[in-house]
Amino acid sequence: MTVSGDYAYVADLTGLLVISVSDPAHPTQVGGVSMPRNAYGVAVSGTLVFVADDAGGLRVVSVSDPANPVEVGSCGTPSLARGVAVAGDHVYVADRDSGLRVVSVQDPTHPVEVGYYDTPGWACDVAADGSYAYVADNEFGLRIYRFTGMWESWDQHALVRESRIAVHQ
Ligand SMILES: [Ca+2]
Repeated sequence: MTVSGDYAYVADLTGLLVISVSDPAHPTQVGGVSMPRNAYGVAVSGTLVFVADDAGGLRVVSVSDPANPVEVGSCGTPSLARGVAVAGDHVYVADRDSGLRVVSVQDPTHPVEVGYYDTPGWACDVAADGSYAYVADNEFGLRIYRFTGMWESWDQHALVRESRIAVHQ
């Protein structure tokens, strides 16, 4: 779940719910859109909402009309998308067994994976700040990665470096 402006965006397994919180005492659902699989995580940037949809991968939803959210693009992931975060044109997906996936949403209608790092455990959730991604990696704790950009050959996967690791003992 995430909040932006007057709206809360909730991933409730069946899909994405748009809830007006302009009156915090009376939250009201104003819109929603079902997702193909199980909506686990959600992130928002402007009028775009990104949904981690389990075996459905990453889904991109336009909420320019909050009453009528519309899926405008999607991108498959190798495992199960469980968490999502956005920073600029990059969306970070916590994709369980397959780790951290980096997806460019420069064209939101054609999201494309531009990098990944297979974490040692199961990536369950992710937060992002600029080029840094903070991954909750199950029993391997919090792991911090830095997206270092694309390789020269654009069709190859970009480098994602593990810059700092914090693991509980
Ligand atoms: Ca892994």
